[in-house]
Amino acid sequence: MLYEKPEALKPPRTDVLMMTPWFAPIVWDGTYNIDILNAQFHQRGVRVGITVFAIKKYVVFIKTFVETAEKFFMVGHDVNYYVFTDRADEVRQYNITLPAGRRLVVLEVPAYKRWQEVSMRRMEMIRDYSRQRFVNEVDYLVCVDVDMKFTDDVGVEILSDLFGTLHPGFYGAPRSRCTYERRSQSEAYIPADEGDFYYAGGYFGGTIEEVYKLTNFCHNAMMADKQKNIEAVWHDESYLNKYFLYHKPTKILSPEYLWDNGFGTREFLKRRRFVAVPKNHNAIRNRREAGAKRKVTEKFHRS
Ligand code: 5GW
Ligand code: MN
Repeated sequence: MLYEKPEALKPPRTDVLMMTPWFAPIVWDGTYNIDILNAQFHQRGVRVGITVFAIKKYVVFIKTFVETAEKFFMVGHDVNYYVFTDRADEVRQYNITLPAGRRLVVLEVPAYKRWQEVSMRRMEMIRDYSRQRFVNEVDYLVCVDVDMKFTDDVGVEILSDLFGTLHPGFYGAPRSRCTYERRSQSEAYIPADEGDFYYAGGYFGGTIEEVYKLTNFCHNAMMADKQKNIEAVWHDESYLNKYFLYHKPTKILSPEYLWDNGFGTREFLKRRRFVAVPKNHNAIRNRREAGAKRKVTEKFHRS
């Protein structure tokens, strides 16, 4: 294989942080050679699982999600889509035909009433299926939101033992502006003088073993908080941030991997690989639930 020699005195990017202080790469366009990585992962015959939840009305996002993933996600590698849903018939109706090596698996799960719980219970379900099923079928898991579409390549450059993603609303934020859980009674509590990055709840992954440990921690912390009648400010995302603070990710994805076009464009952002599909909040969420969440999006857009 022929490629340009890496140069010890010529960093490929100088406008962004490419490495954390614990030597985890931060993945940006221009910092890796996908041909080298593809050869390495092919040799190992890597199998990748991608989990999404399509509960209640969110089932409408599945078609675009899978169709765009077929164009851009792990092209040339074995992929299992794991779709957790309470509306299995509707998911099966899309009748997506996939090429050899790629499968769509529908997993029937209950629909929790509160949206906060729909979001938080993802941790428990991923944990349980990791132990029962994923461990036998795939090497890595990628756990993402479903209200998204792929618009550029997402390949094996993201894979590592344990990875998280910089939240597109907070990549440059100081600790004081990161929306960690600040109440010391909560299991998700992060003191004011701690925290590395603000990680997004909607994109994490790693080996089955590491994802099991992460989801098990987050679920147990949520249950402990529930006993104490407390729920962390940003739900599963708060517990995920707590986990990553004390179990540092071995790789971090830049906001190229999780963007919202509502944030506009940025000079450092060379590619937009996975972007939020705009939601009509009143149609997709029931009216009573819509208010609380909508405020958040507006807050992110102001920041
Ligand atoms: C419904 C109302 C409010 C918030 C979330 C939901 C909801 C989320 C739902 O009814 N069904 C569902 O499957 N979800 C899952 O949780 C989706 O996979 C969704 O991508 C994920 C996180 O919720 P989002 O995407 O609405 O959260 P934000 O912060 O990206 O807007
Ligand atoms: Mn989302």
